[in-house]
Parts: sequence; C-alpha cells; structure tokens
Amino acid sequence: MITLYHHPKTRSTRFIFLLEELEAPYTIHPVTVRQRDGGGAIDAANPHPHGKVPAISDDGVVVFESPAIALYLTDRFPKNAIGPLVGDANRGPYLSWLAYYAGVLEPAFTSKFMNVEVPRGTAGWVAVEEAMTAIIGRLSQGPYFLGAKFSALDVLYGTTFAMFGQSALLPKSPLIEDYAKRVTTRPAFARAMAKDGA
Ligand SMILES: N[C@@H](CCC(=O)N[C@@H](CS)C(=O)NCC(=O)O)C(=O)O
Repeated sequence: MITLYHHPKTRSTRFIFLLEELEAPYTIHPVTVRQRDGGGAIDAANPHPHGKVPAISDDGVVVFESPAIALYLTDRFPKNAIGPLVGDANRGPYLSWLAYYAGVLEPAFTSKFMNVEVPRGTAGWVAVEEAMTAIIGRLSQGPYFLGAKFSALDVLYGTTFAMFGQSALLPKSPLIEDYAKRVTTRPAFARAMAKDGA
C-alpha cells in the first residue's frame, strides 16, 4: 500500500492523478508545509528531508522528489503501462525527460520567476524559451511525450503547463495549450481533483 504525503494544490496533487492512472492502492496522508507567506510549517510526519511534498512510503520504503516518485510508481505498478520498463525502446527517452523535468525545466522556470539570467555555459539548465523549444519539438511528434502512449511524463509536464498556461512564465504556444488540455481532461485527472482536498 502506497501512502502519499500530500498538501492540496501543490506538486503532490499530480501524484494523486498518477496513482489514479495506475489504479494503484494508496492512501493520502495530509501534511502541512511551509508557505510562501511565512505561514505553515514542516509536518513531523512527512518523511521528505525538507518537509516538502510529494513524498511517498511504500510499506515503509520512502521515495521523494517528483521524477523519482514517478519512476518508482510506474515500475511498481506496470499494469496500465504508464511508464516504459527496462528493455522498452522508450525507456531511455522516459528517463531522460524525467531527469530533464527536475534538472532543466524547473530551474528554468525558477530563474525566470526570479528574473535571473541563466549563466551561459555554466548553469546546468537553460532559459525557459530554449527549454520550451526543445519540448515543443518533442511534442510536435505527440500527442504525448513518448508519442502515441500516455506516460508519467505527461502527468508532470502536462499539469505544469496547465498551471502556468496563463502566466508570463510560459511562452504562449497553441501546441502546449492543446497538450495541457489533452492531459487534464483525462478521467483520472478529474478523480484526482475530487480527492485533492483543496
Ligand atoms: N523538488 C521537489 C519540490 C517539491 C516542492 O517544492 N514542493 C512544494 C509544494 S509545491 C513544497 O513542499 N513546499 C514547501 C517547502 O518548500 O517547504 C519535487 O519536485 O518533488
């Protein structure tokens, strides 16, 4: 049984979505987190090393950080083939774009949000505009990140684009808007929203 350490309307919400796609057995353990306004607090029950969400426990085995949780869960619950397994030709792209999400795209968004220019040739990431060009190139062969097959990549990227769609952080792109809609109109997303607890 998976326990998801969760706070409504955060990065853990999309793991309810993923668990619903996987049809995995899970329970939600609501936790408090530190808020941007100085409120909130780390919850002692949350096993994430910085009290962030998401984190999961699989009968005592703790996994934290979104791409690691995504990979762990799709390997652990392969029934609905939401992530390619070892030996599948899509495994390499799957791992690459999972790592890219945390190592390139999120830092790119943070740099833009903080109005910090990405240091050319030294930072491990690139500006949002450059990252989105690569992602749009990938998705133009879609409809999903791995082509015809929906995967946990779409849970991470699709929900992120749906969230930032109207903000200045994300360059306007009809392709990205259609993609975000495709992901967030899935029945599992609606079930997740109903369980988010917001
Ligand atoms: N790198 C982490 C980031 C997790 C994260 O920052 N989550 C936010 C909620 S969206 C949080 O827990 N914030 C509370 C805090 O920073 O203490 C991941 O992708 O899993």
